[in-house]
Amino acid sequence: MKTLLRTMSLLLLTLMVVILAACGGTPGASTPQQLNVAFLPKAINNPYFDSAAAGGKKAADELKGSFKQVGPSNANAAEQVPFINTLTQQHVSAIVVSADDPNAIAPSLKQAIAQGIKVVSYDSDTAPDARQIFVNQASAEDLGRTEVQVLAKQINYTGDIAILSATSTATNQNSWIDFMKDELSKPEYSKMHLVKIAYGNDDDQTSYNETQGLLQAYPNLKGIISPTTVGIAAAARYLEASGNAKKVALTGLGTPNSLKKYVKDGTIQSFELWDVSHLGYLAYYAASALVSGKITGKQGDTFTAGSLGQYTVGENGTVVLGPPTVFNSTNIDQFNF
Ligand code: RAM
Repeated sequence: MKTLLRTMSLLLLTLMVVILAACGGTPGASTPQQLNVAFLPKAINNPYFDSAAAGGKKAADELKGSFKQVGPSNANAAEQVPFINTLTQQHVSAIVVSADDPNAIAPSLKQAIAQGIKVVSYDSDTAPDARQIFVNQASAEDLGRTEVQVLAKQINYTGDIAILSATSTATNQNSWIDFMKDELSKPEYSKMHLVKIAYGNDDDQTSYNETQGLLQAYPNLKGIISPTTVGIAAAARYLEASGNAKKVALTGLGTPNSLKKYVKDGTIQSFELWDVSHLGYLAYYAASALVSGKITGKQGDTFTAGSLGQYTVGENGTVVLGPPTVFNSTNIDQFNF
């Protein structure tokens, strides 16, 4: 009887080993993980995020990882949530996300983290406890203040101004706008009045219509700041079509390719942006460093981001890409994105 029992348990053990081997390993054992990173932008079909994806793809090739980009066609946090849930079910190694709303997507990102998935936000941050690292394009304070300074010079520090933003819940937009308001509260801007913040939702037609609405409601409007690549291009098009180019100053954040025409004809004197492909490249490298366990995202962690060199994680898990570039008629032809 004893021998029979021993033989049966031996058989059972052998069977378990065979089944586990077929499933790909012993549970809990550390097998080298395939680097499998998914980018989830605010919305797809936005050339800005396509440039970031090109950078992410380049990093993936260098690191021999895989890259994919998924996302909603409208910049909408509720529509981002099912994508996060699907990526969690697929058990990708990292999700790199630009938040349409810092809090609405936090619960699903936390679920992803609980499953061992690394989360990096880029471009527009989530709630900090729903990601390990935020890859910020530039200092929010610098961006907010310089946008106001640039516009002020063009309108001689006088007149009504408006902001044409993206969505009202976007973390990046709102942090820049807070610094714009703070800058405007300084005495040198006492003759400049922020009359309205309009939201074009990173949608071309909505941004165009909102610009039209601003001009109709405030016929004396002297300037517009549009810190969104979709918004500034639509606003420039409207100013030109309505005969308001050069009468209403326009600045903000845009891509050189979409604004070249308007810089050359004087509708826009200057605007800012960062190298968007570098943003995606850095975000992929940050995700990879988290996945491999090289860093955890705590302040002081350092990692190398390929050809961009070494980066250090700062306060609140933030990594800053670097200062933005200012584009004007003297340099715009040197850029192609
Ligand atoms: C739009 C998006 C993005 C922002 C850029 C400047 O494409 O709103 O979040 O960073 O503009």
